[in-house]
Amino acid sequence: MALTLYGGPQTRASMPRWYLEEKGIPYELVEIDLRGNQHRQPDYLAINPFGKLPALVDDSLLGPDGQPLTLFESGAILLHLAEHHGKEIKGPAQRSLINQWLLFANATLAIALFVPSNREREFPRLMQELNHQLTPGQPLVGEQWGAADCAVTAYLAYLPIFFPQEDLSPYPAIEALIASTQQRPAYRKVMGMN
Ligand SMILES: N[C@@H](CCC(=O)N[C@@H](CS)C(=O)NCC(=O)O)C(=O)O
Repeated sequence: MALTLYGGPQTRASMPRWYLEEKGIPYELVEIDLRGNQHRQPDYLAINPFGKLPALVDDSLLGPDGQPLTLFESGAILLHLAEHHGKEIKGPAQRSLINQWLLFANATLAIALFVPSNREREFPRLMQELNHQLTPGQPLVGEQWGAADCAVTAYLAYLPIFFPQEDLSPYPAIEALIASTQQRPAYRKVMGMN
């Protein structure tokens, strides 16, 4: 069984890579040079025709073409890893909840943070509710840190990096989560903090 993750530093590939590191799942990382336009070259477009990072090739499963399964979209990759490699999904309700948080992270939280017009409108409301939903030290779904935590926390942990002026003191659970995440060895490795 081999997993190959196509990624690069400071891209959304950090999310599935962090998951793989946390769970101790073996993988090979292939770095794609965005500045050198490597993601637009035929070799990479054969893996992700949209030319975006991340992508994952999992040779333990076959795709419809009979070749090793190839996936794009960080959320789909995380769900796949949780389901087939992370041993974290115990039943259909848990799977649906993990999917809910992955979609929330990528389709709602990311936009509220990084699209300026949405940020003004959405950010405080989402942060307030997230602060309420998060219990320090407890996973979002199930009994152990997992894909839902990975996706939601990866965005929250970008806050001090991209918006250092943002006062997070009204959101103590989020502040605590960011601080504890910055101490996790797997996160530090993936973010190049060691
Ligand atoms: N929704 C996608 C977004 C992928 C994406 O936009 N990746 C960026 C890097 S973070 C990328 O590949 N940008 C290069 C490009 O769009 O040309 C995901 O979550 O995987």
